[in-house]
Amino acid sequence: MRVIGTAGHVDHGKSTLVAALTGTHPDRLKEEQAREMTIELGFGWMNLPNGEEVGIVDVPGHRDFIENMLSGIGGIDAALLVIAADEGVMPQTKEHLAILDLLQIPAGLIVLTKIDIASDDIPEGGSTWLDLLEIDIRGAVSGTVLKDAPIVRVSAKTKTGLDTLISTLSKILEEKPARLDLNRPRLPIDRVFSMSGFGTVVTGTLSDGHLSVGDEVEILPSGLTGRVRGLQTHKKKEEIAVIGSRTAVNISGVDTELIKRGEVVVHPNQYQATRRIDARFRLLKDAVSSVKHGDEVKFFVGACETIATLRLLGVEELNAGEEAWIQLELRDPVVTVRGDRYILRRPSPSETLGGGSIIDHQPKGRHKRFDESVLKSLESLTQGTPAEVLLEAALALNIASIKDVVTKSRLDSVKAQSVLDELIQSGQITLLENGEVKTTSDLLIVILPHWNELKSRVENILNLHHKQFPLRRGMSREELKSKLKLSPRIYTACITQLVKQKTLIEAGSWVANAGHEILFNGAEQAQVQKLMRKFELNPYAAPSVKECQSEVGEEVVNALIELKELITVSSDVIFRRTDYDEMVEKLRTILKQKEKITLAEVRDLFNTTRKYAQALLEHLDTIGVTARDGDFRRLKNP
Ligand SMILES: Nc1nc2c(ncn2[C@@H]2O[C@H](COP(=O)(O)OP(=O)(O)OP(=O)(O)O)[C@@H](O)[C@H]2O)c(=O)[nH]1
Ligand SMILES: [Mg+2]
Repeated sequence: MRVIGTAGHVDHGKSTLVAALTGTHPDRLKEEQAREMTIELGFGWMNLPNGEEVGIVDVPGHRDFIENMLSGIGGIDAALLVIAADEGVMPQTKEHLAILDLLQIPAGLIVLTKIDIASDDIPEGGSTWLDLLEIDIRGAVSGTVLKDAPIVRVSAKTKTGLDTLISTLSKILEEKPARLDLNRPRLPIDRVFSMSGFGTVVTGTLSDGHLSVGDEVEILPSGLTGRVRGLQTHKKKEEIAVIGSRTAVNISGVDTELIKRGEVVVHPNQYQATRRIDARFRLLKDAVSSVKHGDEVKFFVGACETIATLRLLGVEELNAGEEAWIQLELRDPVVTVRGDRYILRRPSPSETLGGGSIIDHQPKGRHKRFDESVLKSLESLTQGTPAEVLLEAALALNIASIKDVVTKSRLDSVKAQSVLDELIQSGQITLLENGEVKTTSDLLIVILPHWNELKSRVENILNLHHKQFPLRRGMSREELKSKLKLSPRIYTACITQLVKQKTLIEAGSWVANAGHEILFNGAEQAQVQKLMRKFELNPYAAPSVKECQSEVGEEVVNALIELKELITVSSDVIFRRTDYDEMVEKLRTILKQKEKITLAEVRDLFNTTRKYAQALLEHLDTIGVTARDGDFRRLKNP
């Protein structure tokens, strides 16, 4: 699931555009409607032509509400930078653009809106006003994340250009790979409220994993715990909220008043709040003044904000456009991890200073400011911790041998060995084959997100099959293999692992989802009962396989055989299991007493015909119960 966000100067038409795209105006507050101005974040969603649903976060453009904008813009997949054609690039167009750039928003689209009121004079050299505006916009976005973003001309009022906007947006989103589910969900809370009959509800953009109804959750940094009572995405109830979706979580066991915007909902014991952070920082080139060691700043990450003291490492002062390593001492604990992007603002006069990425969310302590070794270790941390480097290699290779992953990571083998052990221990890497875990080993491994993806692919294929053939025990291994398009070795390793983890069950040449059972519908049950009565009347001269098939159909007969209700002893002769067991038992007892028996005696013993007696005995010879001795049968292992 994807989420996009608006950005742009006040009154440039962001909310009107969202209303035109979604059918609902995002400004909910009375004050917003009265002032025709967005103050708080607004939310909506729309369907793309390919059927995908996309969530939308609408932000305020007014400079007084930049901090509200920051609380919603963090988790988005793409930005719509909205610029009104009657005004062009304005101060908050630039400030929002700078923020999108500092946050490294992965994709974007520039919407030149209100074209219905743009001047149609041709001021210079044959170019229209809109052409000139576009040249100006290209200048403004050059060198930022939006440098190659397409510009689409629209009017939210007349709806001109909206189709092009939607198709351009679809294309941009399709080109971006989906986010990987790391099984470590984080929901930065951007709204908290109470709903009568439900209790506490929090909303946010879900990252790093998924949440399920019934999950135990922790709210950090407060540490309160509760349970997910319900989930909604785009006002629809869901059992699972997926990564990247706008999610509303109904939490039981926690008072609404005790939760604050900016806190995060996580699974217990997966994240820790921190009050000290190491980061790379870039001061914006338009910053009004330099920053100094010890400056008090406002720190924004996810949906949270707090006050921080800035410690400049390696430099005394930082001038506009410069970068440095910094350490931030935070007034309140926040939940953030390495790689998160953050923003710093000056409290007063209020101004966006810059930002960057978090390099270490749990530094060992307060760093000496001018220590070469500290700066060096921060530098090498930007390349990633050994665990990250190894995970990245595994991510790129998908299912691969330990040896290949280690080679790709370029880690030395001692370091690789210890992180590999840790990653397998913590479940981030799954070992697919048995053997000794060594950096030179040929055993196959897979990283958790890829493994989860494969698991759900297998489950989906089998579920479809179970739905289509409810009377079959499962799908043949060969069919599943060809559907998954995996090499024989990888296929076998994966299936064996899934059986070990009890996701799948395997019987003979069949594989099925754990929990799948053969169930007859009402009509089939009635047919089966009728057939069973026929067996009851003539247990030892029962209906033939063909007769059974014409009575209840081949699928049902096969299901009864799968369920071991019926046992086939030849291509034609079939018995109820109970009768079969009884016959075998009786024969064993007799053979133990008198050692040998003829076909005719067996026929008479069960008051049946030669055909049945012969089929039974030949079957028992084959499975090694009896052995032939001239005209007699004896027990094979008396
Ligand atoms: N003619 C015309 N007017 C528009 C268009 N889009 C928006 N407007 C008008 O512009 C004004 C501001 O629109 P909003 O959508 O509230 O602007 P905004 O960017 O959301 O403003 P903030 O959220 O306060 O930053 C409103 O009066 C809209 O009716 C358009 O395409 N054409
Ligand atoms: Mg608005």
